Amino acid sequence: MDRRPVMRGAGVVLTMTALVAVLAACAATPAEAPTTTASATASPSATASATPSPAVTPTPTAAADLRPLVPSGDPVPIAAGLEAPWSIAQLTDGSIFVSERDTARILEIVGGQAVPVFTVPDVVPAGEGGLLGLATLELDTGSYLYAYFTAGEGNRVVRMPLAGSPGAHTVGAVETILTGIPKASNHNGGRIAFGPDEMLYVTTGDASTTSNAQTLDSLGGKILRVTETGGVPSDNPFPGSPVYTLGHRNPQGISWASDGTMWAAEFGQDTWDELNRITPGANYGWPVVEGLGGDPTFVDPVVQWPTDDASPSGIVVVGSTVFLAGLGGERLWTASFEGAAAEWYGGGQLGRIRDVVRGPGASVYLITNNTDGRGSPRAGGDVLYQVNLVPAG
Ligand SMILES: [Ca+2]
Repeated sequence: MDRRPVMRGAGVVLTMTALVAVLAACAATPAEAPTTTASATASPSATASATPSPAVTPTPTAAADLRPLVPSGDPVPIAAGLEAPWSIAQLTDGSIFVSERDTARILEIVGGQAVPVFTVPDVVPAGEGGLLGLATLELDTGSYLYAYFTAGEGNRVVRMPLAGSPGAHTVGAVETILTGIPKASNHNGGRIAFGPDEMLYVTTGDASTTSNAQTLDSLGGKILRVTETGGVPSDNPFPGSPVYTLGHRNPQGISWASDGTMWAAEFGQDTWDELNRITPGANYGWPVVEGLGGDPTFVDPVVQWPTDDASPSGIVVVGSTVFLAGLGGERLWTASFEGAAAEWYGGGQLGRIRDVVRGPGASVYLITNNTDGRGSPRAGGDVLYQVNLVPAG
């Protein structure tokens, strides 16, 4: 099939040459110094399952592109008035879409306004469930918006043809591509993204039944990997199964480094949130282990945080820096691949942060989440911000 490059994560295709040029033009000193934290770190332990790796083609990257990045200055508001926004998705032309969990609306950000594009049918919002993750796929034959949402019988993934032009997009008939993901009031997972292998990755929660996470027959507590139409790829680690990794409690953040390495974040129970390096077929321990366990059966996180400090939802890798949206922690985190972490915009500056994605140039977009029922709503509702990045140091 002829296709244009698949959107990845934030979806903004930015050449490394361009990134270097932007970085070189930026001030070298961030306007706000990070608070360095004593996050526990560990090297990942051996993968439990000796399974073949799907073919992910690494992208050669110049060493200069992997300098650590940090936020610079205050976040710049792009659009306000969002109601429990959950996910940001983009097209290569710069169009930005945001999902709203409880209204089930998909909004397009146009000239600083959030314009309703579509209300997804069959969404049954309850607790942490509702309209959750969005992703885009751009093919020569047309573009699609993908969505993960909570329906009556469980969580599902759908896709919708996307037509129109920037600022005036329209959505066609909804096609369900994946069902059977257990739902509950809490722990619905919900992040979706296309990987560098052009497969769709789906994070699912344990749906408050912890044993789901260790049961291959359940799609709960997993990271799933399916084709763009919901089929099971022939090179998945468990033949015939969409399960890519298991032993997750409530993962809501996935992103890939330029070398193809996949990263994922998940919410801990009461003790440790996690940032994990993802390898196919591996078991990340929940509910046997939360955080660093030292049990060779499971893969330990690269970073763990007390749940009050992080509660990470969306994540994005830019260069060699992982950015994590902190809900309960009410701050943005940065982490290196080696596990060094730092926090930004704490002290209630932004409140809860739900998602972070790649933005234009050297920047990321993030959305706040103070209207999701667990925060303190602020005048003007939740906000889409842009955060500029500069090299650390
Ligand atoms: Ca774990």
